[in-house]
Amino acid sequence: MLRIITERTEAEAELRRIRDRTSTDQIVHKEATVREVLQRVKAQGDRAVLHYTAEFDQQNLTPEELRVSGSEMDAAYQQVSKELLNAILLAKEQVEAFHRQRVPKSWVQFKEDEVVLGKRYRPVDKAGIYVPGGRAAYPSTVLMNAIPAKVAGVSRIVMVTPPGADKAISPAVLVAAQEAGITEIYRVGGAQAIAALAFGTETIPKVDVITGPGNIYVTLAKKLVYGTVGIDSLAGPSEVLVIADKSANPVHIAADLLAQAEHDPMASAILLTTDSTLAHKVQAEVELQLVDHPRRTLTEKAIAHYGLIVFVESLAIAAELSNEFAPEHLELEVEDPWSTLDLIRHAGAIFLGHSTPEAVGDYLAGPNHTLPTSGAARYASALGVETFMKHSSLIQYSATALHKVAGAIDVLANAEGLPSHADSVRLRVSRRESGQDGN
Ligand code: HSO
Ligand code: ZN
Repeated sequence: MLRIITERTEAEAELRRIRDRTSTDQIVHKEATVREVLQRVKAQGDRAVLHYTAEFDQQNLTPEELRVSGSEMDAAYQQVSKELLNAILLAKEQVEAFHRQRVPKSWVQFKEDEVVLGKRYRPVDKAGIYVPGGRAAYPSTVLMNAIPAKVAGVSRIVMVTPPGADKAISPAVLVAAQEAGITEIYRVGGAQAIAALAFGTETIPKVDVITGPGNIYVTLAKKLVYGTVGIDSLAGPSEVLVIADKSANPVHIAADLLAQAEHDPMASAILLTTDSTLAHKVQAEVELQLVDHPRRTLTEKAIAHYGLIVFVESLAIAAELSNEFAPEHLELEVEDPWSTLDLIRHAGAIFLGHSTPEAVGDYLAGPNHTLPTSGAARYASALGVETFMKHSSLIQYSATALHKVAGAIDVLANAEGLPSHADSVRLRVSRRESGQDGN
């Protein structure tokens, strides 16, 4: 049952506990296993990948079976319904349209004093996308990771995903991948997949950036290989925080909270409301909707451990608590969502008004559903095209422009005790002064 808290200090403490739910001691323990996996894959390549796939996924693959074959990819289309294919196509179209508008633009600035400055964006050469298997094999996640990489112009995008029973990969995942333009898919998951992408093996290429959600082993592995490769973020279990006033519909809010809880036993669903009647109605409605929920056991776990209703005196207090939590998803189920928005400083994605459940954004509105969790929205943002790009600074000085700043550079270089820095400028300037300037 969702607890209702009315006391502010207690609410603050509970919200902190929920926000920080992934930084526990068990995790430190798992790090040792992950380090071992990383080292072994780095040293032994495919052999270690196959060893861990047998050990952790109970699938015995040959090296040839690591890559998903063309015929398996084709066959996937026969295994998904026409409706699912059409829904994937609609989602693809809208996600792609949104991300196309978000391509960072290179720029150059010609300044009066013969100085040119700028930034030039280019994609990484190779990207690796991790797609979880089992309970969380989501075609939507394939689209949300692959499309920004495509739009960024990454020339080689590879996907890794753990093999299920009989070595199979979810047909919906295979179809979504192909619709997003990915044809290079490897049957490997867990920390061993991240290791393979970070270091490369005989079969799996080393990439420049790894993105995508995963379980705790995947997340720890991403953290440990950061530096060898780039990563998107360390996405933890999903969260929703709903701010609601009396205009909200309790049946809808209950469904929204459960929509988050059903993802993972560690998912979190929080309601902050100014209406105590609504608080009690949502509490009862959640119980009702759970009665014949197909994922009842895991959903109930999430609700019991990381679910919460807080009664607050005002929307301003709700916003304060929400900013402290910095939720991955924030729903503003209030009469005037745009004025409440003014009070919000940190959230991965914000859903405004009564007709915008988070599921719209999870699937097809267009913005990315890979978002910062566990309070990371304080400093991080959604995965995007820029995750797969980097920029180079551009600087050009004319001889005249260099002359103007030579003195200041000389002083700075001497202050730092770096004589060749000073020389590199002085020699150009004095050549010019003595009439030997070749430019
Ligand atoms: N709410 C999840 C994304 C998702 N929902 C995928 C359904 N499928 C994390 O943002
Ligand atoms: Zn979701």
